[in-house]
Parts: sequence; structure tokens; C-alpha cells
Amino acid sequence: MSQPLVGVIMGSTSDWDTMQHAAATLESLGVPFEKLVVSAHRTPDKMYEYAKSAESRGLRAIIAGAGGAAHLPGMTAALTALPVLGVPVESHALKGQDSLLSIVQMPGGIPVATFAIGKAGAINAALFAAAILSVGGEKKIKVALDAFRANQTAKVLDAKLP
Ligand code: RP5
Repeated sequence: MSQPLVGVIMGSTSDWDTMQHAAATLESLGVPFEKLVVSAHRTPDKMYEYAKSAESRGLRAIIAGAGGAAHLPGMTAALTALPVLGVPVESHALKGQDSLLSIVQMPGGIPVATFAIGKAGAINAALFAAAILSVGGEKKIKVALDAFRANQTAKVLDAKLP
């Protein structure tokens, strides 16, 4: 794959069940991306290095998934001016409400675009990243995104009920 334009990071390997949907969506749109586990509390130095070097390495957006006290997206956003797209992973104890509120309630000044809990959020974060790249001049990605939307619309228009 060519130079990654999107970084897909997550706080734990246990987040992959959710975040694989972001990866699959980016792949289906031909968006070059990288994926890795970066934990804000278990590997803070790695998170710092990752976020600090992201822009100079050519990334244009970061999708960050985390669950529970989900500080990875906010901490990453604090360390880079790139757009950070937060995906709340569904936790066991609170079904992802904790993740959602942790990610969405950023104090004014450091934004994190926050998506739905779980699979839908992961997919939409990837689509949103593709939209950012489209308006940023990535023509092939725009074509792929437009085709995805048209196909989705056609499927609904053609839908038959039993
Ligand atoms: C967070 O803690 C991760 O994002 C994950 O959602 C949650 C639980 O992690 P594990 O204990 O499964 O590694 O940092």
C-alpha cells in the first residue's frame, strides 16, 4: 500500500473487533492507512511520539478508537493539529456510554470529532476521513466515496420487503 494518509489507532487489541470496520471501510475506498495499538495510559510515550510525528509523516487524519475512560482521542488531538476522529468502543460495564462521553466532552479548544458507539461509529469515522481527503483534493477517493453513496442509495431504492 502507498504512503498512509490516515492513521487508525486504538487503545487495545480488544478494540479491533470494532475498529476493523474502520479499516475495512478505508480499504474498500482505496484510502491508504496504517493501523496500530497505541494506549494513552499503557504506552503514553508511544502515543506522544505517534501524535507528534503524524503530520510530518504525511498523515492527514487520525481515527482513534478507545473504550472506558477513553482519553486516547483527546490526548492525541492535544498533540497534533490533524483532525482526530474519535470512535467510542462499546465497553462491558457501561455499554460504551462511558467511552462516548469521555470522547465527546472535550473542553473548548481541542476538538475531537466524535462518532457513534461501536461498529457504526467506526464505519462513519472512515467515511468522514475519506470525505476530508476528498475535499483536500484526493480525486480517486472522491470518486470512490461518491460511488459508495450512489450504490447505497440504489440499494435502498431497490429494496423489496417480504
Ligand atoms: C481502553 O481500555 C481500550 O481502548 C479498551 O477499549 C479498554 C479495555 O482494554 P483491555 O483491558 O481490553 O486491553 O484503553
